[in-house]
Amino acid sequence: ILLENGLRNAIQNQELHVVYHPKVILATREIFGMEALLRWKHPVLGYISPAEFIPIAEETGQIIPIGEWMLRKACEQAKQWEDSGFPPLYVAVNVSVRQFQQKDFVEKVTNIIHETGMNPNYLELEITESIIQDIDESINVLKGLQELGISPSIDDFGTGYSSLYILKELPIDIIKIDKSFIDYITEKKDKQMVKTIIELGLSLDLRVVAEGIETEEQLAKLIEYDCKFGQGYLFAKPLDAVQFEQLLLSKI
Ligand code: G
Ligand code: G
Ligand code: MN
Ligand code: NA
Repeated sequence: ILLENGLRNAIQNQELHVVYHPKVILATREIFGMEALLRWKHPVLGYISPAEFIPIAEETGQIIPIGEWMLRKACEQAKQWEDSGFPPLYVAVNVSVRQFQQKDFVEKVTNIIHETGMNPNYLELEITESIIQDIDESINVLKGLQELGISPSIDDFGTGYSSLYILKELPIDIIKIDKSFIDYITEKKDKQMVKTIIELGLSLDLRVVAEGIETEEQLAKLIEYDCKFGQGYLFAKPLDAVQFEQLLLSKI
């Protein structure tokens, strides 16, 4: 209840902000984009993890205004970076079930793109496998996003109950291999699964992104298996906009 009430005012009270987790080309470690992540600093409780407050916001419906705020922020920031002369960066934003199921979701996304002026060809929307309840409706929404130029991405790929079915049915452009597979990539079973997911993704012309890369050993394996893209603490932690800019500038 405390968090629920707190969330109600979090936007107005400017307690929410966005951090950016760099995504890199694995072979060169060049930054090509980032995942925007929500952060909430409660005035009394301090930082509360989205893992904790997003489920609450989902239940109460507060995720709708929060998710819109988040998407607008990320698009505004992307536009600002583009205007200041940075090379184009891919921006990924997480979309929750409740947002995705709104009747006017595509329309809302369209409006945000127009209002912010962000190039939709550089926008990725990450959804999880659990988002899919009505498959036909989901296909329509994803097609609508693709028609705008947006790339839909399956987050935490491989952790749902019907990963292959989803891959077969849904129009998506990207899969993100869940961190839990990368954690154990040196073990026999996980190694085979990661190799197979990468091959499958590539054979379907999808971009394959590995999540949660923390060690050089994991990186070497992923490169060996032909995975092109990734993110993880090995390269950087999530950064605020200023830090992210500094990181970009330090590499030019
Ligand atoms: O950033 P962190 O590791 O604390 O994220 C925890 C979880 O919260 C992750 O599953 C992440 O996808 C999710 N998350 C972070 N930001 C957002 C957001 O803006 N919207 C949604 N729906 N989920 C988010
Ligand atoms: O569920 P989702 O994949 O959106 O979760 C994203 C979260 O995973 C982000 O909060 C991000 O900080 C976290 N994450 C990404 N890479 C790593 C990593 O290498 N190690 C750890 N511990 N967390 C990571
Ligand atoms: Mn994500
Ligand atoms: Na993810």
